[in-house]
Amino acid sequence: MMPSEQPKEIFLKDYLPLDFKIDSVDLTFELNASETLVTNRMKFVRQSESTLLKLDGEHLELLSVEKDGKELKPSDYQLSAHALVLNCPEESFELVVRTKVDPESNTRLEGLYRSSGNYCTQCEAEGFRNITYYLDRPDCLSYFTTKIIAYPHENKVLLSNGNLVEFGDLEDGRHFATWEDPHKKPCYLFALVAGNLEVVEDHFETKDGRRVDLRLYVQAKNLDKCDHAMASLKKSMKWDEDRFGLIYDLDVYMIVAVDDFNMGAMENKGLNVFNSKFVLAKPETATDVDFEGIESVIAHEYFHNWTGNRVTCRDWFQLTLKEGLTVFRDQEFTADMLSPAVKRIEDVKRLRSVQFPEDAGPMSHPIQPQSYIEMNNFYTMTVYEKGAEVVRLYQTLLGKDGFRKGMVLYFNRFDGQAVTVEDFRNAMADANQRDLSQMHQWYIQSGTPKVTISKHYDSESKTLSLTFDQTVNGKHHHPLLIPVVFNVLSADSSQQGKELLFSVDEADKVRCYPADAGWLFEFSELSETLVLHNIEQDGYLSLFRGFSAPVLVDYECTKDELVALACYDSDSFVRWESIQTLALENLVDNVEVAGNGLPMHLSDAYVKALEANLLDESLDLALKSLAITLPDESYLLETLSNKGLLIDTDSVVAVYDYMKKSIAESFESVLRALYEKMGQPEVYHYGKEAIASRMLKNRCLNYLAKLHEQEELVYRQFSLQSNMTDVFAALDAMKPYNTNQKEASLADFYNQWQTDDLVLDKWFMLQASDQSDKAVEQVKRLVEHPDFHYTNPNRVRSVLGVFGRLNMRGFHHVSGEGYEFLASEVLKLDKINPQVAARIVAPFTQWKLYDMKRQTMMKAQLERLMNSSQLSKDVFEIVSKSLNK
Ligand code: B3K
Ligand code: ZN
Repeated sequence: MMPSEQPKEIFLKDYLPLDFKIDSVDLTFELNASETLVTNRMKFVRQSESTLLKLDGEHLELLSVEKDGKELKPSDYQLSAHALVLNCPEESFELVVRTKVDPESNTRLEGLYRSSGNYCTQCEAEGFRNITYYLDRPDCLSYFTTKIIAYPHENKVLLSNGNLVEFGDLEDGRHFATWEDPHKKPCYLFALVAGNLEVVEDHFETKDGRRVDLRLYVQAKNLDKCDHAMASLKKSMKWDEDRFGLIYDLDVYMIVAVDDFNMGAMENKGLNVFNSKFVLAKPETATDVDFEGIESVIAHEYFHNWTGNRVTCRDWFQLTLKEGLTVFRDQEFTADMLSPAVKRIEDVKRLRSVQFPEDAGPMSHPIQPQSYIEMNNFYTMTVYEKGAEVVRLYQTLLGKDGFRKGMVLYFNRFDGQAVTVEDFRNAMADANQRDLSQMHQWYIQSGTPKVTISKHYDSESKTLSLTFDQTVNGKHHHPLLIPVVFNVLSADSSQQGKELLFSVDEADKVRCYPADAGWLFEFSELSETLVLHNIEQDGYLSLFRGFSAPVLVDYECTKDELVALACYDSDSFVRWESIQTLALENLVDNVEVAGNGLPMHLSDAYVKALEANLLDESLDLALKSLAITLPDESYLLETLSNKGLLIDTDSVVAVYDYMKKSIAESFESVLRALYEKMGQPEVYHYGKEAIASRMLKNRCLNYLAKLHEQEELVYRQFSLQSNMTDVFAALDAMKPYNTNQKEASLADFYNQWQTDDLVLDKWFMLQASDQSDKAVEQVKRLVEHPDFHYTNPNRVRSVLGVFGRLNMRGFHHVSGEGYEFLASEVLKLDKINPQVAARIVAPFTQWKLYDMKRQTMMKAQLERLMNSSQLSKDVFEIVSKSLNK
């Protein structure tokens, strides 16, 4: 059944400008755990003929409304569960609205709530309406002043956006602080934090010589875990100045770490609120992946200060304007800090494993969605990661300098405004005097485009003709502008990897020209043929170098061609891609034979490529590690489904077991030698080489762990306790074991870390992803554990999120128990935190990928959810779309 009232769908086409603007807003908070009083003084100016003012508000108790100093009677306004509506014929007027909210019982973690006894807020997308009545939309920009009043013994720290302008004590024993934000902003960027937090301080000198105070607020017990976050912030500030000329614009930048947070972090102006997972780290407690995550999320939120805050979105349909662009910026930052090649491959892996399936499923939407029921459901991989790929297309087409020129014009034109994706595109186009109107299609087309390529070599004329065709979901649509970066390599074994010379016709030079990583072909029609002239042989095609566009590629090439590219291509992406394709072909073959009960095999071509990459001494260690890693399970599922095959998860699990074990057996001595060579560094160091070496070492360990005679190695690495990266890798490698020593290791780990929530999440995660025959029983035990709390999103994601996404054997158990369990958990969670529940339900959206037996059971659980009473609109939207209702 539906939520208590029919949820409303909001459409982009219905956008209307504001009838009223709010010039300034003056907020006073009198903090109290269950009864916080909010006084909101707003100065309005009417901007249209319409006199009806509709202020958004939810979960509020209205105490009073005053207009121009006069208290209004209930008959002067209309009040509903979502709005306060008043007639305002005046040109300009002041409203004072008083409301009461209950932070303590706010488990939705939206608006004002408490986490570990501290007050904090989350307003994006529409959380501000849970604090007070307001025009809660991103194009309503105003100047904010915030006064916070509270008892000092429990709220030593009182923070809000901007600069601290006044503070002091009140006669009643409370104290106060007043903050003034000199920049106009939409209310989704509002923040308030109060509590007994400790601060770590540092500063940054901007390139125009100003001092910015940097402050990190954490709980006292976490003071020793802040160095990396602070260093990341300083690196981000410097990078944005160097790369884009963007300088920070306030005197203070504050970050607060909270334990209960619905997502990663939030870019509130001058006062970021972070999930503590993306702030706190020290080598004993955090893995390399955690350290990298912190560096990139700190950068991401910092970069939002310009892309998002100074120039914001006109409406939520423009979300990718700030998110796609800011993800692109953080990707470029990480590439510069660590390794561009490794970062690119990791991003492509994520895009394919998570975004491609999303775009092929029932929640598929363009990067600019056309409608939504619950906006929070549209903070998706599509809007973020595909959005970032689309921004990258501009840079690929215009070059780094051209892209930067476009950014400069974008800020010159739109600083302080709320704009659209078209405004961004026009800035890019105008700054480079180029017509980019065709790029519009990337914003409105959902689904992953497929490019089919064929080639023909004519030895008489020495021409190589390449034919390109583009479709989405098997159909021709309006053509997308797809940059194809490519090269042609020699097919002679004596000239491995050599790039062949060729030329293009004069007329073709506008659509095909030399670029950084080879040639760039601007593929802009549904079907096109490109002829390369004066080319000596029918070479090997190195296509979509650097993953130059977010597409699926269909190009029939021989195993020899793939092996050669996997061993010699100078483009690290294509080299990795080719070995992945060999692995994928091998996996697909095995899934087919496993389903028929026939013996599996490790293909000769894949073995050859693996061997060459394992033995190549000149290959970067992280790239070597990526080369020998099998494609993610979800990418295999995606591939099987594109071939029209329904998935029997038991075969998939069996195939991965077989492949890992066979690789370990075939390369045991090489893997062991590499493992030893990577050594055990004495002191943990965060840096490109050190990370790469741990990554390769632990990849080798993971394979070796499959061999009984190497088990000791795993236990030894665990017992060394050198750093969390290695400890976690050892525990992860032990997962398939059924030994007392594994149980003892997990118990030791728990005892050592039971008071550290972030480490404890890892302990939960390891067990929730353990694909044993008892996987469902195990996860049921985990939610009963005294340290499991439904109110803490990190814990919920560590158990329920991991189980649904990563435990194929448990979630897809043929008894259906896994489905039944997760659906029941979603129902429980939906009452507590709908945003998190809507994320946990996501694995069910993929039901059509699986075999009929599983499809039927998954669908039955979706129906069960749909029929349950009082579903939140968050979960309702996902479930109803999955059932196509
Ligand atoms: N802008 C926030 C995300 C808000 C999510 C609201 N459900 C974090 C980020 O993308 O930087
Ligand atoms: Zn963001």
